[in-house]
Amino acid sequence: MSDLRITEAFLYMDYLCFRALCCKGPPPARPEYDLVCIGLTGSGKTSLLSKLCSESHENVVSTTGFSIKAVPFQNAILNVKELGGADTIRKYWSRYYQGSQGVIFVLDSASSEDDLETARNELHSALQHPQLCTLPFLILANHQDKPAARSVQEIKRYVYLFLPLKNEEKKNFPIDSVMQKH
Ligand SMILES: Nc1nc2c(ncn2[C@@H]2O[C@H](COP(=O)(O)OP(=O)(O)OP(=O)(O)O)[C@@H](O)[C@H]2O)c(=O)[nH]1
Ligand SMILES: [Mg+2]
Repeated sequence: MSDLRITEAFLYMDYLCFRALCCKGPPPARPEYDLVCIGLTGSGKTSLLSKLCSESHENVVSTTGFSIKAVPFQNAILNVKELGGADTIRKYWSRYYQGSQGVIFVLDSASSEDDLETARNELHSALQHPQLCTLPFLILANHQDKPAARSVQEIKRYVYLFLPLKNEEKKNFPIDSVMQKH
């Protein structure tokens, strides 16, 4: 084959590659869902969302107001709105519930009895709020790596106590830990 024919053949291959790349079209759109993430200050909401977004979760600072992250999963994108958990912000939580399609509640499993009680009261209020009461809830018992952490079973018993739900409904509220126990 002459040099000219070889050059032409390569040019044609380049053209085919270009077409293959350019005409492939965009990947299918993933459905998006809007979630709200709540829990007392320090429970680990920002750390969890940073981890899910593969961002550094070192040196996180307390959320003043709210912050939104798009968390990508293979089949869906979750737009998670984290509401800061400080005492001064919690009273405004309900103003940000509208439009939510699911709820993540983060608990510090190693917190004091008083803080756990406060967290449970906030959780029960959220579960009964008209804009959240019909939505799927995920309750995460975080800080499991700490020696003082209560087990997921203990947290489950405590959280479900006084919860005005029938037994079969409780199955819809899975509790798990973000960080593994070492
Ligand atoms: N040991 C341990 N520390 C954690 C864990 N999750 C979060 N932390 C730490 O707890 C502190 C508070 O975490 P944040 O993610 O800021 O908590 P937050 O719930 O977003 O707090 P606010 O934004 O104030 O409502 C940070 O120093 C984190 O590194 C965990 O599972 N184990
Ligand atoms: Mg935060």
